[in-house]
Amino acid sequence: MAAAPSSPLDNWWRDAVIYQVYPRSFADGDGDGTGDLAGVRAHLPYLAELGVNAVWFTPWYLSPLVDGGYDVADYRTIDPAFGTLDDAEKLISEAAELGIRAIVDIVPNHVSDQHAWFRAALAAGPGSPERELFHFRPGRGENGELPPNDWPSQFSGATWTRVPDGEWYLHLFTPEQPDLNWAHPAVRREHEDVLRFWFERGVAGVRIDSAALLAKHPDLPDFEEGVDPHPYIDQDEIHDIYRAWRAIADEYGGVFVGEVWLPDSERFARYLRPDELHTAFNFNFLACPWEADRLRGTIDDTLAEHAPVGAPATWVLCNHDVTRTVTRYGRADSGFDFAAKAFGTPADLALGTRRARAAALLTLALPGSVYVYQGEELGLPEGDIPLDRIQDPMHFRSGGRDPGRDGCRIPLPWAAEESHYGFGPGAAPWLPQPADWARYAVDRQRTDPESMLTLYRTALRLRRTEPGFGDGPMTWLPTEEGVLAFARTDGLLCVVNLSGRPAALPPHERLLLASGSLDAQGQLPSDTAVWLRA
Ligand code: TEU
Repeated sequence: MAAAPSSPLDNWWRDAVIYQVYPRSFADGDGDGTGDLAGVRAHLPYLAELGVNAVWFTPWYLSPLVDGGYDVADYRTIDPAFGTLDDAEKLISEAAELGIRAIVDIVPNHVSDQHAWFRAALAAGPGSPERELFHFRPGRGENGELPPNDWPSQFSGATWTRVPDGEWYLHLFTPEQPDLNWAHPAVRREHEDVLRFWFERGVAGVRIDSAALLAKHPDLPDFEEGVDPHPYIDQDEIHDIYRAWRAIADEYGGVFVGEVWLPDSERFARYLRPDELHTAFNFNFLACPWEADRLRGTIDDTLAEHAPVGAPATWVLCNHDVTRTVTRYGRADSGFDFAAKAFGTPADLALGTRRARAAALLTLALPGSVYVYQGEELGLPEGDIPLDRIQDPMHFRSGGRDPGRDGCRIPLPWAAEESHYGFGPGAAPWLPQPADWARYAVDRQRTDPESMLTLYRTALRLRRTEPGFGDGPMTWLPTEEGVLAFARTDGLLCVVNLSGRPAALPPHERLLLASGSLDAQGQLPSDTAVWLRA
């Protein structure tokens, strides 16, 4: 099936609401305890009813699942745990019939150690052309017993592993994820083919994993704290790769969203130049604590950094790597930082939920596109995983300090009264679901006017029908301290109270939606947001 040619004026991605599906944990169609594409297909009506414009699928390719599928053994095969290529094609076209576009996840920085290329490289030995596709080097020290350089990992622990013939290979993540050598033309060619493969199957977009890490300094020099440029983050050569990718995407009308973690806004914006990526995740916003001044500053910085390159901003509150929003916002430190993750951090979930509801209205009113991670619309908190059930390599590589990312990847609760909350018809889910999750189940929330799901559905419906939302200008309104208020076009106002006191609402004609009740004086309570028509 070839992708329908889309007109250059079809800018759906500039203000889309994109729902992130983590297939392993969305819904289990065949009853083996692992979510799959059959499960997603069965729940497409749910996504249509929720009102999202697109779905981003985290990797569904053949994989040993050492890093949840971010260790890809073959990009042209669906992992049998998830289904078949035929299932993926059906899913893409059935979603399209419901007006939902598909975005796949490409992981160009590394492959699985089970990928044919890496197996061939190991077999072929030192000096072989097969090894040139990766970063193989002799070790340092008298007998080559020391790693070739001192690069820090993205996952703590070592970045080099020694193979039996004495050479070492580079892996910024786990040893099962060897880094590709992007200076090699075959690596570029292969990924360009993979992009075509998926665009040919009708996907509308591609999420690019670890997008700032691909290019390495050719000498692989030691890392020196504070010395620019960093030897493997944001090397200038990377932009050439994305220019070539953009030309391919343009042939199909496809779009990119880059996973670019870069605090420097000028460097970040380079990825969004008109001949590179269309969008990138806004991690500064995701990491920002629930504080009015800091949020406002982040919003202003975001809009300012996107403006010169003409790219729309994205607004992200959580994903499959970070602590779930209601838990994070219920903590004393409501920002997000991988390095600060610890077991047993207390969280007030009622407070976090109130704030997450307000944050939903804030993000959905801002100019640009919005990502919703599965379960965010249910208000799921981060789950505690018993130590002996943890699977995430980030936990093990931290020496057990970091609880890892499984707590935000727990299989979804669909039906309060069914076994495994309706996640699947058979075996227990691959990660245990908390005992008190019936309250979050979709079937309980669907008919509850106060539920998080109802709030999301209502907000998404309004966002679709109100042309003032989405792409376009916004203007801050003067407010009391700790209150964020801004106007969009068409008289739409969004007010969020992050102060400790009730706040007066600006003059308005109608209240369109509120994340919680107003008080008896008609004022906006703390941690509550409203959409108004002025
Ligand atoms: O995440 C990238 C990633 O983990 C780093 O960007 C890291 O989070 C950051 O630099 C802070 O250290 C992606 C995927 O989202 C994640 O699930 C994968 O595990 C990872 O890549 C490896 O493919």
